[in-house]
Amino acid sequence: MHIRRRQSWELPESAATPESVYLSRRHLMGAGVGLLAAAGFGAAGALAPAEAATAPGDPANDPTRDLYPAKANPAFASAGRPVTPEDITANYNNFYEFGSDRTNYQCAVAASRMPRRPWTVKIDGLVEQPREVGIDDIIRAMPLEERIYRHRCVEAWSMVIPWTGFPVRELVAWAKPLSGAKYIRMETFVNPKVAPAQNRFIYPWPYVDGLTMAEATNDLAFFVTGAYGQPALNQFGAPLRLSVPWKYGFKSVKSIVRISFVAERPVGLWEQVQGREYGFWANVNPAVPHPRWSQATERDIGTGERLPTLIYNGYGEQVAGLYAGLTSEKLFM
Ligand SMILES: Nc1nc2c(c(=O)[nH]1)N[C@H]1C(S)=C(S)[C@@H](COP(=O)(O)O)O[C@H]1N2
Ligand SMILES: [Mo]
Repeated sequence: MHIRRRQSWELPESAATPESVYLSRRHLMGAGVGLLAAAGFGAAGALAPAEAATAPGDPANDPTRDLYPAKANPAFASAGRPVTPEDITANYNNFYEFGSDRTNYQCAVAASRMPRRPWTVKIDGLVEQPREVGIDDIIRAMPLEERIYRHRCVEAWSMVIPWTGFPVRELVAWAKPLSGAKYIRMETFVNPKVAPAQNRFIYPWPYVDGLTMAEATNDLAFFVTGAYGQPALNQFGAPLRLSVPWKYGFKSVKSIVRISFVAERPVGLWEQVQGREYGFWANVNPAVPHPRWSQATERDIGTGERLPTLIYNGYGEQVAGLYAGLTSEKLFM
Protein backbone atom coordinates (compact mmCIF):
# COMPACT_ATOMS: atom_id res chain seq x y z
CA MET A 1 0.00 0.00 0.00
CA HIS A 2 1.06 3.50 -0.73
CA ILE A 3 2.30 5.09 2.49
CA ARG A 4 1.38 8.73 2.82
CA ARG A 5 3.56 11.04 4.79
CA ARG A 6 1.54 12.92 7.38
CA GLN A 7 1.11 16.60 6.56
CA SER A 8 1.26 19.21 9.29
CA TRP A 9 -2.44 20.01 8.89
CA GLU A 10 -3.48 16.41 9.40
CA LEU A 11 -4.04 14.75 12.71
CA PRO A 12 -2.76 11.23 13.20
CA GLU A 13 -5.32 8.79 11.83
CA SER A 14 -5.64 7.36 15.34
CA ALA A 15 -7.15 10.62 16.55
CA ALA A 16 -10.17 10.05 14.37
CA THR A 17 -10.96 6.35 14.76
CA PRO A 18 -14.51 5.44 15.70
CA GLU A 19 -13.18 4.10 19.04
CA SER A 20 -12.04 7.54 20.10
CA VAL A 21 -15.30 9.21 19.12
CA TYR A 22 -17.85 6.74 20.40
CA LEU A 23 -19.87 9.10 22.57
CA SER A 24 -23.48 9.09 21.54
CA ARG A 25 -26.18 11.72 21.72
CA ARG A 26 -27.35 10.25 25.01
CA HIS A 27 -23.87 10.51 26.46
CA LEU A 28 -23.67 14.15 25.51
CA MET A 29 -27.19 15.29 26.23
CA GLY A 30 -29.31 15.43 29.34
CA ALA A 31 -28.05 13.53 32.36
CA GLY A 32 -25.33 11.95 30.24
CA VAL A 33 -23.52 15.26 30.24
CA GLY A 34 -23.17 14.93 34.00
CA LEU A 35 -21.64 11.49 33.51
CA LEU A 36 -19.14 13.01 31.11
CA ALA A 37 -18.17 15.61 33.68
CA ALA A 38 -17.94 13.00 36.42
CA ALA A 39 -15.69 10.88 34.24
CA GLY A 40 -13.31 13.81 34.00
CA PHE A 41 -13.96 14.72 30.40
CA GLY A 42 -13.88 18.34 29.41
CA ALA A 43 -13.18 20.24 32.61
CA ALA A 44 -13.44 23.41 30.56
CA GLY A 45 -16.37 22.59 28.32
CA ALA A 46 -18.58 20.10 30.18
CA LEU A 47 -21.73 21.07 31.99
CA ALA A 48 -22.05 20.55 35.72
CA PRO A 49 -24.59 17.77 36.53
CA ALA A 50 -27.16 20.23 37.91
CA GLU A 51 -26.91 22.32 34.78
CA ALA A 52 -27.28 19.25 32.61
CA ALA A 53 -30.87 18.58 33.66
CA THR A 54 -31.97 21.76 31.91
CA ALA A 55 -29.28 21.79 29.24
CA PRO A 56 -30.40 24.71 27.05
CA GLY A 57 -28.99 23.08 23.94
CA ASP A 58 -30.79 19.75 24.37
CA PRO A 59 -32.75 19.05 21.14
CA ALA A 60 -35.21 17.05 23.25
CA ASN A 61 -36.50 20.45 24.43
CA ASP A 62 -36.64 21.88 20.91
CA PRO A 63 -40.04 23.51 20.29
CA THR A 64 -40.16 22.11 16.73
CA ARG A 65 -39.50 18.47 17.65
CA ASP A 66 -43.07 17.54 16.62
CA LEU A 67 -42.01 18.12 12.98
CA TYR A 68 -39.59 15.16 13.08
CA PRO A 69 -39.02 12.83 11.42
CA ALA A 70 -39.87 14.71 8.22
CA LYS A 71 -40.75 12.88 5.00
CA ALA A 72 -37.77 11.66 3.00
CA ASN A 73 -37.21 13.23 -0.42
CA PRO A 74 -36.83 10.16 -2.70
CA ALA A 75 -34.42 12.06 -4.97
CA PHE A 76 -31.92 12.09 -2.08
CA ALA A 77 -32.69 8.76 -0.44
CA SER A 78 -29.12 7.53 -0.88
CA ALA A 79 -25.72 9.12 -1.19
CA GLY A 80 -24.20 5.98 -2.71
CA ARG A 81 -22.25 5.37 0.48
CA PRO A 82 -23.27 4.37 3.99
CA VAL A 83 -24.72 7.07 6.23
CA THR A 84 -22.07 7.98 8.80
CA PRO A 85 -23.23 6.99 12.29
CA GLU A 86 -24.35 9.92 14.40
CA ASP A 87 -22.04 9.01 17.27
CA ILE A 88 -19.18 9.71 14.87
CA THR A 89 -20.45 12.86 13.14
CA ALA A 90 -21.64 14.36 16.45
CA ASN A 91 -18.10 14.19 17.81
CA TYR A 92 -16.07 15.26 14.80
CA ASN A 93 -17.00 18.85 14.12
CA ASN A 94 -15.52 21.98 12.70
CA PHE A 95 -17.16 24.77 14.69
CA TYR A 96 -14.38 27.23 15.46
CA GLU A 97 -16.62 29.34 17.73
CA PHE A 98 -16.33 26.43 20.18
CA GLY A 99 -12.71 25.43 19.61
CA SER A 100 -10.39 24.36 16.85
CA ASP A 101 -9.92 20.63 17.50
CA ARG A 102 -12.50 18.89 15.32
CA THR A 103 -11.73 15.44 16.74
CA ASN A 104 -12.30 16.50 20.34
CA TYR A 105 -15.83 16.00 21.61
CA GLN A 106 -15.19 18.87 24.04
CA CYS A 107 -16.19 21.07 21.10
CA ALA A 108 -19.49 19.17 20.93
CA VAL A 109 -19.95 19.47 24.70
CA ALA A 110 -19.12 23.18 24.61
CA ALA A 111 -21.65 23.66 21.80
CA SER A 112 -24.31 21.86 23.84
CA ARG A 113 -24.36 24.86 26.22
CA MET A 114 -25.55 27.15 23.43
CA PRO A 115 -29.17 28.20 24.09
CA ARG A 116 -31.31 27.32 21.07
CA ARG A 117 -34.08 29.78 21.99
CA PRO A 118 -34.88 32.57 21.85
CA TRP A 119 -33.35 32.65 18.35
CA THR A 120 -34.16 35.23 15.74
CA VAL A 121 -32.92 35.56 12.19
CA LYS A 122 -32.54 38.98 10.65
CA ILE A 123 -33.47 39.07 6.96
CA ASP A 124 -32.19 42.28 5.45
CA GLY A 125 -30.44 44.03 2.60
CA LEU A 126 -32.11 44.17 -0.80
CA VAL A 127 -35.51 42.74 0.12
CA GLU A 128 -39.01 44.15 -0.12
CA GLN A 129 -39.35 44.28 3.65
CA PRO A 130 -36.37 43.77 5.98
CA ARG A 131 -37.46 41.92 9.13
CA GLU A 132 -36.38 39.94 12.12
CA VAL A 133 -38.16 36.60 12.47
CA GLY A 134 -38.32 34.00 15.23
CA ILE A 135 -36.71 30.76 14.07
CA ASP A 136 -39.85 28.77 14.86
CA ASP A 137 -41.88 30.98 12.55
CA ILE A 138 -39.38 30.27 9.77
CA ILE A 139 -39.20 26.53 10.36
CA ARG A 140 -42.98 26.16 10.56
CA ALA A 141 -43.46 28.14 7.35
CA MET A 142 -41.09 25.89 5.38
CA PRO A 143 -41.67 22.44 3.82
CA LEU A 144 -39.35 20.20 5.86
CA GLU A 145 -37.94 17.09 4.22
CA GLU A 146 -35.05 14.70 4.74
CA ARG A 147 -32.15 14.51 2.27
CA ILE A 148 -29.10 12.30 2.53
CA TYR A 149 -26.11 14.35 1.43
CA ARG A 150 -22.37 13.80 1.18
CA HIS A 151 -20.21 16.41 2.91
CA ARG A 152 -16.61 17.02 1.83
CA CYS A 153 -14.39 19.19 4.03
CA VAL A 154 -11.53 21.08 2.40
CA GLU A 155 -9.27 19.18 4.82
CA ALA A 156 -9.93 15.97 2.82
CA TRP A 157 -12.31 14.17 5.19
CA SER A 158 -15.91 13.40 4.35
CA MET A 159 -19.13 11.99 5.73
CA VAL A 160 -22.71 11.19 4.77
CA ILE A 161 -25.53 12.79 6.77
CA PRO A 162 -29.32 12.53 6.69
CA TRP A 163 -30.18 16.20 7.06
CA THR A 164 -33.66 17.58 7.59
CA GLY A 165 -34.44 21.05 6.29
CA PHE A 166 -35.80 22.94 3.33
CA PRO A 167 -34.44 24.26 0.03
CA VAL A 168 -32.77 27.68 0.31
CA ARG A 169 -34.91 28.86 -2.60
CA GLU A 170 -38.03 28.49 -0.43
CA LEU A 171 -36.61 31.06 1.98
CA VAL A 172 -35.47 33.26 -0.89
CA ALA A 173 -39.00 33.29 -2.30
CA TRP A 174 -40.40 34.07 1.14
CA ALA A 175 -37.88 36.93 1.66
CA LYS A 176 -38.82 38.59 -1.66
CA PRO A 177 -35.43 39.93 -2.77
CA LEU A 178 -35.25 42.99 -5.02
CA SER A 179 -33.76 42.70 -8.50
CA GLY A 180 -30.47 44.30 -7.35
CA ALA A 181 -29.75 41.31 -5.08
CA LYS A 182 -26.92 39.31 -6.64
CA TYR A 183 -25.70 37.35 -3.61
CA ILE A 184 -27.01 35.90 -0.38
CA ARG A 185 -24.78 36.40 2.66
CA MET A 186 -25.17 34.31 5.82
CA GLU A 187 -23.79 35.14 9.24
CA THR A 188 -23.33 33.12 12.46
CA PHE A 189 -24.08 34.51 15.95
CA VAL A 190 -21.45 36.37 17.96
CA ASN A 191 -21.58 35.75 21.70
CA PRO A 192 -18.30 34.99 23.47
CA LYS A 193 -20.22 34.14 26.66
CA VAL A 194 -21.76 31.20 24.81
CA ALA A 195 -18.85 30.48 22.47
CA PRO A 196 -15.65 31.21 24.39
CA ALA A 197 -13.37 30.69 21.38
CA GLN A 198 -14.85 33.92 19.99
CA ASN A 199 -12.57 35.65 22.49
CA ARG A 200 -9.70 34.61 20.22
CA PHE A 201 -9.34 37.65 18.08
CA ILE A 202 -7.28 35.87 15.45
CA TYR A 203 -10.58 35.18 13.68
CA PRO A 204 -12.66 38.06 12.34
CA TRP A 205 -16.01 36.97 13.81
CA PRO A 206 -18.77 36.58 12.86
CA TYR A 207 -18.36 33.53 10.65
CA VAL A 208 -19.70 34.65 7.27
CA ASP A 209 -20.08 33.10 3.85
CA GLY A 210 -22.29 33.46 0.82
CA LEU A 211 -23.61 32.22 -2.50
CA THR A 212 -24.70 33.75 -5.78
CA MET A 213 -28.46 33.96 -6.20
CA ALA A 214 -28.23 31.28 -8.92
CA GLU A 215 -26.44 28.95 -6.48
CA ALA A 216 -28.83 29.74 -3.64
CA THR A 217 -31.85 28.93 -5.80
CA ASN A 218 -30.38 25.69 -7.16
CA ASP A 219 -32.40 22.75 -5.84
CA LEU A 220 -29.39 21.29 -3.98
CA ALA A 221 -28.81 24.32 -1.72
CA PHE A 222 -30.44 23.35 1.56
CA PHE A 223 -31.08 24.99 4.93
CA VAL A 224 -30.63 22.39 7.64
CA THR A 225 -32.77 22.35 10.78
CA GLY A 226 -32.39 18.71 11.77
CA ALA A 227 -30.28 15.59 11.35
CA TYR A 228 -30.87 11.87 11.86
CA GLY A 229 -34.61 12.41 12.09
CA GLN A 230 -34.50 14.91 14.98
CA PRO A 231 -33.84 18.60 15.54
CA ALA A 232 -30.13 19.09 14.84
CA LEU A 233 -27.61 18.88 17.64
CA ASN A 234 -25.97 22.21 18.39
CA GLN A 235 -22.62 21.06 17.02
CA PHE A 236 -24.26 20.53 13.61
CA GLY A 237 -25.18 24.22 13.58
CA ALA A 238 -28.64 24.37 15.17
CA PRO A 239 -31.10 25.84 14.76
CA LEU A 240 -30.33 26.86 11.14
CA ARG A 241 -27.36 25.78 9.06
CA LEU A 242 -26.56 25.80 5.36
CA SER A 243 -25.66 22.68 3.37
CA VAL A 244 -24.19 23.14 -0.12
CA PRO A 245 -22.78 19.65 -0.71
CA TRP A 246 -21.00 20.37 -4.01
CA LYS A 247 -18.75 22.88 -2.23
CA TYR A 248 -16.10 22.43 0.42
CA GLY A 249 -17.61 22.22 3.88
CA PHE A 250 -16.52 25.67 5.07
CA LYS A 251 -19.20 27.23 2.84
CA SER A 252 -21.91 25.59 4.96
CA VAL A 253 -22.41 28.29 7.61
CA LYS A 254 -23.71 27.08 11.00
CA SER A 255 -26.09 28.62 13.55
CA ILE A 256 -27.22 31.46 11.28
CA VAL A 257 -28.65 34.68 12.74
CA ARG A 258 -28.60 36.91 9.69
CA ILE A 259 -29.37 36.43 6.01
CA SER A 260 -28.66 39.42 3.80
CA PHE A 261 -29.43 39.95 0.13
CA VAL A 262 -26.60 42.02 -1.30
CA ALA A 263 -25.19 43.41 -4.54
CA GLU A 264 -21.53 42.81 -3.67
CA ARG A 265 -19.84 39.43 -3.37
CA PRO A 266 -19.47 38.60 0.34
CA VAL A 267 -15.99 37.80 1.66
CA GLY A 268 -16.16 34.70 3.84
CA LEU A 269 -14.30 34.29 7.12
CA TRP A 270 -11.72 31.91 5.65
CA GLU A 271 -11.17 34.13 2.64
CA GLN A 272 -10.57 37.05 5.04
CA VAL A 273 -8.10 35.01 7.08
CA GLN A 274 -6.27 33.27 4.22
CA GLY A 275 -7.34 34.59 0.83
CA ARG A 276 -4.56 32.77 -0.99
CA GLU A 277 -6.01 29.40 0.07
CA TYR A 278 -9.77 29.91 0.40
CA GLY A 279 -11.99 31.74 -2.03
CA PHE A 280 -15.62 32.51 -2.71
CA TRP A 281 -16.51 29.59 -4.98
CA ALA A 282 -14.86 26.64 -3.21
CA ASN A 283 -16.36 24.00 -5.49
CA VAL A 284 -14.99 20.50 -4.90
CA ASN A 285 -12.50 19.40 -7.55
CA PRO A 286 -10.04 16.51 -7.16
CA ALA A 287 -7.82 17.95 -9.91
CA VAL A 288 -7.19 21.27 -8.18
CA PRO A 289 -5.01 20.82 -5.10
CA HIS A 290 -5.16 23.04 -2.07
CA PRO A 291 -1.90 25.03 -1.99
CA ARG A 292 -0.72 22.77 0.86
CA TRP A 293 -2.25 19.38 0.02
CA SER A 294 -3.88 17.22 -2.62
CA GLN A 295 -7.66 17.10 -3.02
CA ALA A 296 -7.56 13.90 -5.11
CA THR A 297 -8.88 11.67 -2.32
CA GLU A 298 -10.77 11.94 0.94
CA ARG A 299 -11.16 9.88 4.10
CA ASP A 300 -14.68 8.80 5.03
CA ILE A 301 -14.80 9.34 8.79
CA GLY A 302 -17.41 6.61 9.19
CA THR A 303 -15.80 3.73 7.33
CA GLY A 304 -12.22 5.01 7.53
CA GLU A 305 -11.92 4.28 3.79
CA ARG A 306 -9.93 6.53 1.51
CA LEU A 307 -12.09 7.35 -1.51
CA PRO A 308 -11.48 9.19 -4.76
CA THR A 309 -12.89 12.71 -4.59
CA LEU A 310 -15.40 13.54 -7.33
CA ILE A 311 -15.81 16.80 -9.23
CA TYR A 312 -18.52 18.88 -7.50
CA ASN A 313 -18.49 16.13 -4.86
CA GLY A 314 -20.48 13.98 -7.29
CA TYR A 315 -23.24 16.57 -7.79
CA GLY A 316 -22.03 17.87 -11.17
CA GLU A 317 -25.22 16.87 -12.96
CA GLN A 318 -27.19 19.26 -10.75
CA VAL A 319 -24.74 22.16 -10.50
CA ALA A 320 -22.10 22.20 -13.27
CA GLY A 321 -24.38 24.41 -15.41
CA LEU A 322 -24.16 27.17 -12.79
CA TYR A 323 -20.55 27.76 -13.79
CA ALA A 324 -20.78 27.68 -17.57
CA GLY A 325 -18.82 30.59 -18.99
CA LEU A 326 -17.22 31.67 -15.71
CA THR A 327 -13.78 30.94 -17.11
CA SER A 328 -11.94 33.78 -15.38
CA GLU A 329 -13.17 32.79 -11.89
CA LYS A 330 -11.24 30.60 -9.43
CA LEU A 331 -14.10 28.14 -9.15
CA PHE A 332 -12.24 25.49 -7.16
CA MET A 333 -10.63 27.35 -4.26
N1 LIG B 1 -20.19 29.11 12.12
C1 LIG B 1 -19.42 28.15 11.63
N2 LIG B 1 -19.84 27.41 10.58
C2 LIG B 1 -19.06 26.43 10.07
C3 LIG B 1 -17.77 26.17 10.60
C4 LIG B 1 -17.34 26.97 11.71
O1 LIG B 1 -16.23 26.81 12.25
N3 LIG B 1 -18.19 27.92 12.20
N4 LIG B 1 -16.97 25.20 10.04
C5 LIG B 1 -17.26 24.82 8.64
C6 LIG B 1 -16.50 23.66 8.20
S1 LIG B 1 -14.86 23.89 7.82
C7 LIG B 1 -17.08 22.44 8.01
S2 LIG B 1 -16.24 21.14 7.34
C8 LIG B 1 -18.49 22.20 8.46
C9 LIG B 1 -18.48 21.09 9.48
O2 LIG B 1 -19.76 20.64 9.77
P1 LIG B 1 -19.95 19.44 10.81
O3 LIG B 1 -19.26 19.81 12.09
O4 LIG B 1 -21.43 19.31 10.96
O5 LIG B 1 -19.31 18.26 10.19
O6 LIG B 1 -19.10 23.35 9.04
C10 LIG B 1 -18.75 24.58 8.43
N5 LIG B 1 -19.53 25.66 9.02
MO1 LIG C 1 -14.25 22.04 6.65
